[in-house]
Amino acid sequence: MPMHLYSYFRSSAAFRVRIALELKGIEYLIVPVNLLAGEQRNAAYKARNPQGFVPALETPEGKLITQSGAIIEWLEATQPGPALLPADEAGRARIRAICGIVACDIHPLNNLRVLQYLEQELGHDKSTRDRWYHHWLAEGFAALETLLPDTQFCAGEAPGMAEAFVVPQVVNAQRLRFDMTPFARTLGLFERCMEHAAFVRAHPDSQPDKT
Ligand SMILES: N[C@@H](CCC(=O)N[C@@H](CS)C(=O)NCC(=O)O)C(=O)O
Repeated sequence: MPMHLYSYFRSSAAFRVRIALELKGIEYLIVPVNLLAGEQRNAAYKARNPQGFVPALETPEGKLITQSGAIIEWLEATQPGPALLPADEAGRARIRAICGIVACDIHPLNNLRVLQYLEQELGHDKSTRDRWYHHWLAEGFAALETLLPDTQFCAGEAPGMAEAFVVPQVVNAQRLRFDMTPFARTLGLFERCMEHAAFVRAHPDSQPDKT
């Protein structure tokens, strides 16, 4: 039985895991969870992931793993295929710092439930919501620019875990009409990644649940 990934086409956290699976060449099945329809809050899904988030990965042995970073670290530790992290500890820490900027400093401020809370609970309009979104993106991408190296990819010649975090955040930013041109290193890295089949296959536009 292949791995099952509980995913939503537009979820950038699920996109991270799709990239890691694709880079490692692992066979997997997408189980769509429609976030806009609230399926992440259904009892059946919450029995799998009580937090009510995608992604969640179900392994062939029936283990469930949640949180994109934990899933990708698990894939790296247990599955064959190209390494997603460098071999040396200092290099691994550098890559995890890049991932941390996306996963801890940008994404939690801008994910669906936060934007819905701003609009639906606090009564802000769409333009205020977009100002909020763009403000935290600008801060986060500015920090990212200082960490991206001059090499082709963050850990050298091939994309890996850092790119699995950065690319979905850029796709998300572009969808919300954020101007990426001041962030040339990030944009260059994004464009190089999108030349890889793994990133194209993992992209929201290639997903079976895309609407
Ligand atoms: N830290 C989590 C974040 C997961 C997350 O925020 N997922 C979003 C989609 S990108 C979600 O499921 N949101 C559901 C909701 O807001 O109701 C991870 O890295 O997996």
